[in-house]
Amino acid sequence: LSHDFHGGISASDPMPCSPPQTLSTRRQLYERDFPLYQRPVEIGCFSLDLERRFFNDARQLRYYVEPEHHPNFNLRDGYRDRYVKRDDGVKERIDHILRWILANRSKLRPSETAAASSPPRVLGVEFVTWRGHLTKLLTTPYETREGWLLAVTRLHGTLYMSEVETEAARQERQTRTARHQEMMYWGYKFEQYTCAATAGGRPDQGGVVNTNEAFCTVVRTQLASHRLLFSGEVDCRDPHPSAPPAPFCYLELKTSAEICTPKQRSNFHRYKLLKWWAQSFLPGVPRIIAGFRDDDGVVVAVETYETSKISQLIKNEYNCWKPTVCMNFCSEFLSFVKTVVREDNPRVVYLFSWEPHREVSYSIHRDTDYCFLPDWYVKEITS
Ligand code: 0WD
Ligand code: CA
Repeated sequence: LSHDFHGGISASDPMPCSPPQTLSTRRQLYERDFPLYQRPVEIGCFSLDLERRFFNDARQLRYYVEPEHHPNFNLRDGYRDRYVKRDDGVKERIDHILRWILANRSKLRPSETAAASSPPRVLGVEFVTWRGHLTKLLTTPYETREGWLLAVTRLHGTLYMSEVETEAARQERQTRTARHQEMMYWGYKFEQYTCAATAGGRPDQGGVVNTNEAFCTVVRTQLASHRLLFSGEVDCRDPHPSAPPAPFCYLELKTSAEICTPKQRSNFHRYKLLKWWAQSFLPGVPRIIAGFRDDDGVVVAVETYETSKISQLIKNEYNCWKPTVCMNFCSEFLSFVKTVVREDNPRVVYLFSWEPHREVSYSIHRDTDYCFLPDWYVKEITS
């Protein structure tokens, strides 16, 4: 590392050295043994209904229905007349996770001994965030196009992390072509073709696709020395009664352009499988079902990828991504955050920012629009 950074400083040190100002994202720095990553444990789940209302239960969980050998899925069907799109201008930040925490506080209280030995942490975890934010961290050493902004606030010893949309991402979102907007629908339509509302039920191919609806798992795990609580949206589960318990019964659904050339195959391995692997590895989702579609949105093949075998699959690619680099970088980033974010104050945000070919840096913001812990949460968790 360019700076002497070992993550040994804690917020409670009486005379801490000044923390490092930046963190390198160079791959070579993270090529070492795979860090500890504890088997993720599902500690709860929640659902968002068709009006995006929160429920502390699994009512939105869907069940996988295996497609026929030659399915006839037209992903364009219903785009004009049976599509209710979530308003992506509404920033929910980590509010749903906070709602889940308040509804499940009793499960989260640290043991008396743990509370006595270290600064009192209300939750018994050090980080609270979305799985999607961690996915971005995992893929950072290999990302060459899109930067990110992560807001972090320390409250009662727990570090809350919530993404902030970059200016480039906002531009991209507001200037999408009609074609791109339609293609964003295709993934949700594939879910509708392959999921049922009940175990043993049939998909409702003629129904409305409403992207407000979601089922999210909440998992607890540990990366190196970091105790994490995160939530991720889950597409469906294995309907079989003998399927393993959550999160190992969950399935991730994806669509991707059909692969016709060696170049396309290589790009798929190098870029797309990295993102797919990182996203599903984090919560312990064991299988990814991919629908390959042509340019007209017709699914031409359906393949299953086992998350644990993806890194083997890509080993023949020249200079390809490595899971250990992803996990070690994420772990070092979390150590960096722990040393930097010292003030325990819901009105202070440490904004970590990264652009491709740069180092991670941060700035500090007091009483600004970056604040993301709502008053209802701070009040309730403090009482
Ligand atoms: O507003 C934001 N910037 C974010 C909102 C950033 C990250 C997440 N979220 C919300 C989403 O609305 C969703 O309810 O969090 C939930 C999902 O969290 P996650 O599981 O941590 O996110 P991620 O792993 O990035 O995405 C999982 C799925 C996606 O599946 P695919 O197969 O496309 O990766 O969640 C959906 C999507 O189906 N999803 C979203 N849906 C609507 N708006 C969004 C979004 N911004 N992000 C992910
Ligand atoms: Ca998906």
